Amino acid sequence: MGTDKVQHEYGADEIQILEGLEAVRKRPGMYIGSTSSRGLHHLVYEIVDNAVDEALAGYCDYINITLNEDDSVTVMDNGRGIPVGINHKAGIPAVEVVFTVLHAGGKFGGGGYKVSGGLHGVGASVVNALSDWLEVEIFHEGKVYMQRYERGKVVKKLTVVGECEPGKTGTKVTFLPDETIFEETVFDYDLLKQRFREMAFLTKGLKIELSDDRGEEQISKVFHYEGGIKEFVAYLNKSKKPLYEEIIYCEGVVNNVSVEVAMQHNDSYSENTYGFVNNITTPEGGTHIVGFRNALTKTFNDYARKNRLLKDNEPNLSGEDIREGLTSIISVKIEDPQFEGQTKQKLGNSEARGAVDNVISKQLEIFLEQNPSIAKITVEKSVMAQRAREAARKARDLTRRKSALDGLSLPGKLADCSDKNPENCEIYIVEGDSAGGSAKTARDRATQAILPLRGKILNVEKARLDKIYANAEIKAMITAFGTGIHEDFDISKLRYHKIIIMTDADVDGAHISTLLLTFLYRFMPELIKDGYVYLAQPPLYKLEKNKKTWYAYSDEELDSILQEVGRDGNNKIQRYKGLGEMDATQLWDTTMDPHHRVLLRVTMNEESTSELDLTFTTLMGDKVEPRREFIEENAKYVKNLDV
Ligand code: TSJ
Repeated sequence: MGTDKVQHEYGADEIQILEGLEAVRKRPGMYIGSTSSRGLHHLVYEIVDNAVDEALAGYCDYINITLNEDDSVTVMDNGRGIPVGINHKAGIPAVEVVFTVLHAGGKFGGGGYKVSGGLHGVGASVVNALSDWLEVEIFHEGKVYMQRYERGKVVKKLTVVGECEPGKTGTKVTFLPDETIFEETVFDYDLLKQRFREMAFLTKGLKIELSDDRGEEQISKVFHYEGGIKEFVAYLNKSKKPLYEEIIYCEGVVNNVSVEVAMQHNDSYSENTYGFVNNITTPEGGTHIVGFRNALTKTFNDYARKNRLLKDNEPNLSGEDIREGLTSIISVKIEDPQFEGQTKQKLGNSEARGAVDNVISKQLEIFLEQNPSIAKITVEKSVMAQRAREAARKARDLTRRKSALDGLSLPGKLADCSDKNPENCEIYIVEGDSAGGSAKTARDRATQAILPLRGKILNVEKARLDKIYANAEIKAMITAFGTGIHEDFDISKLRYHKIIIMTDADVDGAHISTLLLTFLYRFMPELIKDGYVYLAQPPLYKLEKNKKTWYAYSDEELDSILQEVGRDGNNKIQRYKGLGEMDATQLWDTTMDPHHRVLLRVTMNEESTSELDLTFTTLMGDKVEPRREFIEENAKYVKNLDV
């Protein structure tokens, strides 16, 4: 009998476990949303969330995440260590239950709120199932325990592998995502950095360290905020001018919902409200945000009336007016969060509304009574906002009536295209009249419209609505697009399915692109969300040699072309300082011809809302090489549109 093959008899429980993890490997998308870069990063968040739970329970104040040279990642905490004793129900060590049973996270221990098990909280077993290998080490009572898995299966049983200082406790998990499952297996340090900064803000006192050991030199960053979300608000307002020094802060627990809110007004005109439920961002809002807004509106109006800042014959301040220029963080912790909406990013629990309303109403009233000068500044700003809004509404009604009379007159500067099917049509927004002229000559008249804009574009972050609507360039864009704005916005009326921003490839051009993107983001975010907005990429250099011409879109590309053709006296290199230096044919060949041009599609990273993150996808004609560095450079300058 060949006994060496039968090393292990599977019990019924184990067969179930293996079937469970096999299901995860078969349909990873069902568990982590996708197998793209996004899904890859969720693996890290999942493991870190478990360590954050230990911090929320009060047993851990340090978490280290290290990106290793072999593309694996290590997450380590100084908590109690995952229990190593046998779990009697399963008959295996508790830690093995954590890594092999679906949805086992937090089954033991109990009590308190958990950040894991939230929106993406699928449990450490899912991470294990989707890893080529995973090792867990537990530090407990002077011993180091270790267990190893490969593609979800135990390959080394839990054993003591060494000793540690008697007082040391903690958990260390290292895993390598399975490259046969993920389309992308390289972790993005900057993306992780943003998320962990956010997590550290949301868990005051917790120290999170992120290290990247993959490059020549180690990079490392520590996030540690004793002030928690108060520091978060200060951070978000750091490039703006706060209207008062103090950050308003309210906290409390009502009906088992823990509420924490921090806010401060700045001198801008836009609202920045960020909601979190169990440390997960809720870009679609939900009951906690509704509770916050209700309480804010009511409390400010009550205070203003009581203190005669609003007279009897004056109307109430609207919520929108009070929130003008307000940066706020609303963080709730709740036992069984229900997420709703299309992308499951909207909190549905009704008890959260009452809890936030209750905490804010009580504490904000007291704050305003104790800080009358802050109350006065804020109410005065709201009254100004109210007046501007009224003026803007009148201006808008006027233009609405006007356009009804003369039948949607297009802006005079627009050179429209002849094709009337929006799907075929593109509009180039071009900086300057001279470049606009070249573009008009160069274009394909059937499908390409040109709208030249003059001079500096209005920064919509720094202007009130009435001024924005009065701005000629902004009016021209709104009418050309055809969609209307705000409550009139209707994407089905969009006249061009590509809106292409074309500016010089220099700092000024970058600034103008940023201002235009800011306008689109604030006034027509759907255009960006749905992928209608693009950046054109004019070349930086023209190289001529022996009657042949090359165009280079970055220094690196020029270098590589020079390497190919040889660096000698016959090279004639021209650096384009602006679009205006190109004649119509050159502009068409390099930047506008759909078969050869490079376009960057602008999209929003909806996961990191507190730091607006526009991302780019390259679309190009078949003759051009990908230029990754260039895209990344561009991605940086638009990262913080508010700055
Ligand atoms: F994801 C994970 F499960 F693999 C994981 C868990 C990863 C990391 C880096 C840390 C952890 C983790 C789990 N850190 N700390 C804990 N704590 C517990 O599991 C624990 C310990 C003791 C008790 C107890 O009641 O005595 C309860 C729990 C939940």
